[in-house]
Amino acid sequence: MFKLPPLPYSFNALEPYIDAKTMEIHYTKHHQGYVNKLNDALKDLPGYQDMTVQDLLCSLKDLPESVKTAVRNNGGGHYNHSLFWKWMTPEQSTKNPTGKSAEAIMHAFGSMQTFKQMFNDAAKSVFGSGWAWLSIDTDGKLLIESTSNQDSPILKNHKPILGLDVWEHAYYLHYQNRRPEYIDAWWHVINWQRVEELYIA
Ligand code: MN3
Repeated sequence: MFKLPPLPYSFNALEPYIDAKTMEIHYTKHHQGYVNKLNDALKDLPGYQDMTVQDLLCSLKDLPESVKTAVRNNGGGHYNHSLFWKWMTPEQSTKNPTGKSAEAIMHAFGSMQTFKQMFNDAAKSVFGSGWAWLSIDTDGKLLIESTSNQDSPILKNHKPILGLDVWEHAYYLHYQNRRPEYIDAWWHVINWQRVEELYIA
């Protein structure tokens, strides 16, 4: 059965950018909720319980019709949040783009500033609930994209190397309706070492 992965830092570690209460509820209620509902959806299908959540999402079209939507939403939620916690860090040493991923970003978008602007535009313009992503497409090129709900870039065979949750539950307690402020704050806690690891993997 699927389990909540450990959070790599304490709930208050990302303050003042992400507040402790938001982190606690986001992790213990929202992410746990996706895990619970995914397990519940698969409880009568033992053949699927040993698959990774990534494999489940990549084989969505082959799943029984009765669980497709639940796996897409809750499996997607579990997958996306498992990545998301590791894209943030309180460590200062990982706070700047580094290595091959930084070079690739410069090459694809011209400058870090342009990349940041484009990513922020994608994050701000998600209508309703969703995510903004920096992904590697099937040709190995970097692209910025957004998805609705808990859809992951892996549904399109893209590999996400950075992602931002812009569901209201990710920021509303502290930022209320000010999504752009939350997006700006998040840039202070990005774990660029993790981005680099995923890029070169
Ligand atoms: Mn979330």
